[in-house]
Amino acid sequence: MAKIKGALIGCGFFAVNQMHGWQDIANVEMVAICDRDPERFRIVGDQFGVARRYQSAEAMFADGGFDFVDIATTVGSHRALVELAASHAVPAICQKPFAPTLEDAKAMVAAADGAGIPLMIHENFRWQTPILAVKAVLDRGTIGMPFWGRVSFRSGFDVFSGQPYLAKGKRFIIEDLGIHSLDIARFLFGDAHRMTARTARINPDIAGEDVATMLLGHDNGITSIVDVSYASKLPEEPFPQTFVEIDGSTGTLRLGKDYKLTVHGPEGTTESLVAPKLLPWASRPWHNIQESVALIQKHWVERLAARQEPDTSGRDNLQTFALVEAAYLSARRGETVSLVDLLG
Ligand code: NAD
Ligand code: 89Y
Repeated sequence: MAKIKGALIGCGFFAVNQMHGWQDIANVEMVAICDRDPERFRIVGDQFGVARRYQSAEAMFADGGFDFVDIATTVGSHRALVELAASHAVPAICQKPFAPTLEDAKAMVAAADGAGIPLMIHENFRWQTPILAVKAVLDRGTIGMPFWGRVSFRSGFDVFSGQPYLAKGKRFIIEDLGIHSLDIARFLFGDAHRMTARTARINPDIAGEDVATMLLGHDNGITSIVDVSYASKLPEEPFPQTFVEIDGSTGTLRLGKDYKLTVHGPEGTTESLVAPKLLPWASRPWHNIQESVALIQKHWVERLAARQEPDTSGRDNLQTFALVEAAYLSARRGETVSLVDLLG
């Protein structure tokens, strides 16, 4: 069977995980890579045996010969690169955060729709094994109808050495990490229409906020709290684990440290470990994220082959990105923000 051919744009810190993920999918072959920094495409090209290397995305698209493009650059280039893919009618995956603004993100969805191409945002945290396990418990109905939830990510891990740009942006934790937590909240509790947020900057050496507490009103009546911090100095560093608490009409669920899941329902209490696999190319503590990269990319290939929209399509991710925008707006104004006003 002919392989699906892919191309990668952006050969930086995180793209290496994506290349490993592609290498593990038998019917995918990455045939071209691009980075404006030739040293970056040399390193990735040599590591993964990709001969076609480009410094310009325009030149790579002009040569063509691939069925999809995987955009792993930072946010400032996302809109131009998705529009470039659309102009060549090439299906595209784009890393989070979707875009610098909601207006850009909407334009990207419109460009993809206009070109008739699928667009998936690489929103991988909902693909983490522990989060999938939480969703499975909800779907089984063990705790009944959820009415309250908390998605919590609190850490003091140094993310700045690997991703120095994170220290420089005016926006930090909500746009970079909270975006994943907000997407998890949507995945578990459904879309939300109201947001109230408070932010703080504790680390004096960075430009943006490193703490955020967000209160969400979901369309189905569930209330959730999404709290994120990179300023929390804990006795044991949990990075990059997300903790989840859910109270339902007939029970409760707690996803705690070291992937311990406790479910309490009418039949009693069960405890299980829902730890991610340590893939051969992965390294602790990143393996939870790394496994989710492999899983979301497998999902992309399956949906591409079936000509079906991926779960975290551009259209879907507008809802997550609107929560990010709403959180910044709410924190700035000191008031609750309606998503309806943002999404129209
Ligand atoms: P990085 O700066 O290490 O790498 C980005 C690369 O893209 C650089 O090598 C840069 O030269 C290249 N680049 C930028 N614009 C380009 C353009 N127009 N054409 C060609 N090359 C271009 O960044 P990173 O840390 O790898 O992050 C990349 C993206 O991945 C970010 O959006 C980040 O938020 C995201 N990320 C996602 C996860 C996740 O779990 N989903 C984790 C970490 C980072
Ligand atoms: O960039 C971030 C992400 O998406 O996951 C973790 C991270 O690398 C640092 O916050």
